[in-house]
Amino acid sequence: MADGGGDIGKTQELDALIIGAGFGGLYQLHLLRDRLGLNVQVVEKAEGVGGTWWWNRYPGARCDSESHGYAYLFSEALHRGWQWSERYPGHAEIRRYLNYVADELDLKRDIDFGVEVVSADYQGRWIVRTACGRTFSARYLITAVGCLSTANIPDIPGLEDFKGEWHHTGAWPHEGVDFTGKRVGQIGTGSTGIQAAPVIAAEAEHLTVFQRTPNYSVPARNAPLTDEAKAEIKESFEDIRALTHLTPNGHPFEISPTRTDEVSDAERLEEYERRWDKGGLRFRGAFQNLLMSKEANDTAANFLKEKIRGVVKDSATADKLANIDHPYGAKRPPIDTTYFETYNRDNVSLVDVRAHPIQRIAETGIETAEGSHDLDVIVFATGFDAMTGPLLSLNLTGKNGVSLRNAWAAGPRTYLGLQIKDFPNLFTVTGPGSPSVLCNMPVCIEQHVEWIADCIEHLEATGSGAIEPTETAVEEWVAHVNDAANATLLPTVKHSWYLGANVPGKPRVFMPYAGGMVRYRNIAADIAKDGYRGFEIDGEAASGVALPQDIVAAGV
Ligand code: NA7
Repeated sequence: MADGGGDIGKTQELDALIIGAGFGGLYQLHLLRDRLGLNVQVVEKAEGVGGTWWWNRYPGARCDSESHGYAYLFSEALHRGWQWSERYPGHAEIRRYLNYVADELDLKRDIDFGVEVVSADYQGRWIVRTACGRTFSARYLITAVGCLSTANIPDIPGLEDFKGEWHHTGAWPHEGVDFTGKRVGQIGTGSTGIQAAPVIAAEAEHLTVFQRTPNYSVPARNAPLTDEAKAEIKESFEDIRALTHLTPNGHPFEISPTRTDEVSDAERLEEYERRWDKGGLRFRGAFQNLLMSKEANDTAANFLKEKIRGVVKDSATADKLANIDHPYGAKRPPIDTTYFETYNRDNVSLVDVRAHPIQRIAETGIETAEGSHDLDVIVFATGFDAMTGPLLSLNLTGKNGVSLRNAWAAGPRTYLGLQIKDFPNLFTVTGPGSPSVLCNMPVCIEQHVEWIADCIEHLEATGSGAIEPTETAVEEWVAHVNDAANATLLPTVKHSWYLGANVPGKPRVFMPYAGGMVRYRNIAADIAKDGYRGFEIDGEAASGVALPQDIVAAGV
């Protein structure tokens, strides 16, 4: 591991240390250094900027957000200086974009790459240690470590015996994997597996997909942006920014205000067809109540299941793929490029591991309850220890020696997803309890980073030492996060990574805030405006109830 060029054995004193150089860390550095004039350092485990996109280089890796909205929208100059090439950005283009931003804002001189944090202890200041033996002491610690950055490799017996090669999609070799002439087994049919399978199938001798939970998918309809579209995007900075601030999920498209029961069956089908043809996540904006009512959701679910049957020629395979028992959108809804069509290829087969679970991995391949599958390569598209995993891996210790792992033994507890009680001056960009993964990430990240910068500016201006939330505020926020989730169909899916269910032993708590980005932004702004209600600054609690009840009462 590189040491990032710093002094081993000497403690580096800082105003703020930021962990991570993805979308969050880069913008946070810009605001704290260039707006507030603080002495700031970023440490990043990877050897370059990119965050999750540094690691996720698997075949077909591409963002599901449309490119013109998957960008920083705080600066028109950055917007005008960059041109996306396709409707959805691929992983390499996103890294090029983040390098462009880092260079434009001259950020790299304050980022140490190849530096992995191994612990952070609060001792009046944050004392942060790294794997390469460096120590930082900072007044403020900001984690910008992403929500999906800790790979979940299932503990299947025998993996160490496997004679072929295996890779997790979230830690993909930079030189790529040559599938030519290989028999490939892919475990997982989430967003990642659905992107990867068609690309692997086109190269491999044979692809076997091991499916535990069948999944919906809508065609992405990715394509190069036309010159006309590029010109329009260039001129629409204010409109795009305004739209992403208006919609509950931060995407640059609106959710229809119409309910499924306000239109006739024929009109509803017509709308689904229109959205299917348009492609992408816009499908879930077809009707406003799709995630609120099972009956409403069934209309979309049935439409999508029929589409699967219409595409997949082998009826037994179509049955396995369409045998979906969760509501559409209640698990993260994937979008694809020829995913279901891939099962019409002669070199692709599907194994239902819910009916016949994987029992072990042998030297030669994967064994299920039904038989064995000889493989040269295994691809784990098995997701992440989402949201809490990246934070817990930092080994954070707060006041009085309390470890985050103990504090969160029963699940994450935060105020606004931004701060944790007993961990003063620690700020968690897109932490559990914030909208994060239910939204277009850069939009949530910008809001968090700006809120954090404003808060630190307030502390600096008032000569304050430390901020942390009160127990009451945390309790109220956790309750509100639960209420928001329970008003939707989201928590009805028990096998969902939103609930931590994909990682054995992880507490089952609905982690992201489902109340929508617009409501969240208003609540967070209102709390700050009210003198940081629900927080204690140097032991003094701002008065009043933590949550602005008028906003909360507006419904989810
Ligand atoms: P996901 O959405 O967590 O998908 C992981 C897939 O792997 C899913 O189909 C899982 O089935 C499957 N899985 C996980 N463990 C196993 C075991 N032990 N056996 C069989 N199958 C397993 O991760 P992705 O990387 O696809 O997507 C994550 C996010 O990245 C995505 O939502 C976007 O926001 C970007 P399960 O459904 O748990 O039965």
